Amino acid sequence: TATPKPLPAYVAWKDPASVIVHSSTTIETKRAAFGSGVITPAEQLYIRNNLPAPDASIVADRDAWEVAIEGVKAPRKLTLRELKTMGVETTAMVLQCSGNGRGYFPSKPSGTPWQVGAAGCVMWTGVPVRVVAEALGGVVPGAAFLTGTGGEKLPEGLDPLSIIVERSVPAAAMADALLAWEMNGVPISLAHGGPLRLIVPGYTGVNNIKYIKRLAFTAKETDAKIMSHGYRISPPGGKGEPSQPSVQEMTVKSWINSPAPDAAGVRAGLVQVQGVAFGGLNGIKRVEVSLDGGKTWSDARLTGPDLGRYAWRQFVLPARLPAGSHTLASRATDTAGNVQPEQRMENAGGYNNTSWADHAVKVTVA
Ligand code: MSS
Repeated sequence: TATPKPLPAYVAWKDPASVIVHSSTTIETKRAAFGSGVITPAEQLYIRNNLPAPDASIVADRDAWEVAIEGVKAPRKLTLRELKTMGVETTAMVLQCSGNGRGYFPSKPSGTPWQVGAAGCVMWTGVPVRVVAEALGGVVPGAAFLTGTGGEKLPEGLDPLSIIVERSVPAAAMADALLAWEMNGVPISLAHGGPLRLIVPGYTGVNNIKYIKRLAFTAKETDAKIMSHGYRISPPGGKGEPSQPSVQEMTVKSWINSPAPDAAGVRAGLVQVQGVAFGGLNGIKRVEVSLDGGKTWSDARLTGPDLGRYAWRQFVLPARLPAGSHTLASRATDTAGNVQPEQRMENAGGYNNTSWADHAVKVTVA
């Protein structure tokens, strides 16, 4: 087996035993590392950067960081120091890369072959975007989108629109969106978007803009390539086009973390089958677990605190497993009655994989 890649310097503080380093900008949490607490510790949380992370000097004086607020009656720049005086809210949210589960697509789409670990449940603290908009006189008429721009320095000599991390979400998403400065109770690390990050609960990772330098209420979606052609649901073999659906809202999904696939030392007898379930914009109503690859299902019990509809729920099904091989699967239902599908939705980018069959776990019990 290949020697694991070392952690890059900007995330040297992550727990090397908990993560898989795919590249310097793509780091996955190991399935076996997800514990039974609701919140994912920063040391274990995945990393995905479309551009290299900015220089650490941007977190030297956090309160001096500026974000331009546009598309309001009184547009202006606000410092983080000012934002902190305007309001505060804390939201637990599943942060999940759009491509989480891509590794299960047999078509092997280009991009990181994430299994389950490009996701975590984290606490964000910041000022609600709607409070900021109101303080600046309200949103201008006709603004249909909320557009966030990442603060990376762009390489020279290239068309900025071809590389800038700038995404638009429907303006309605501002109801619960935050401009956040803390993650899990501490200032957001550079790696996860400090000093200031746009948090859009229920939307996939890419819509949560790190080191945000501009937040604009706009009539149209941005023309940035990451929006117009990237993160689109394209037919298998096809290319991303602005006419195709954009990867935005997450939908109901769950998976089993314990026992982990091919876990060693699972003994015949009582086993606590545990995992996580979330509904994207909705909370979780029910999780079922199958011990026979999806032929029959039993209701699991939701465990631990309910941190709101954007957080994931932990679940458990105590089961007696005889010696032999077993295929364990989980299937979640959200509060709106949507049931996690058996099959993935095929698409060229390998996005939004919520298939319970793909996420089933094979274990050998001795
Ligand atoms: N932001 C910015 N500014 N930049 C970049 O690159 N990326 C994305 C987000 N945001 C970016 C941003 C992605 S893509 C993701 S997932 C996320 O982020 C991640 O996060 P973390 O913290 O984990 O790293 Mo896929 O859909």
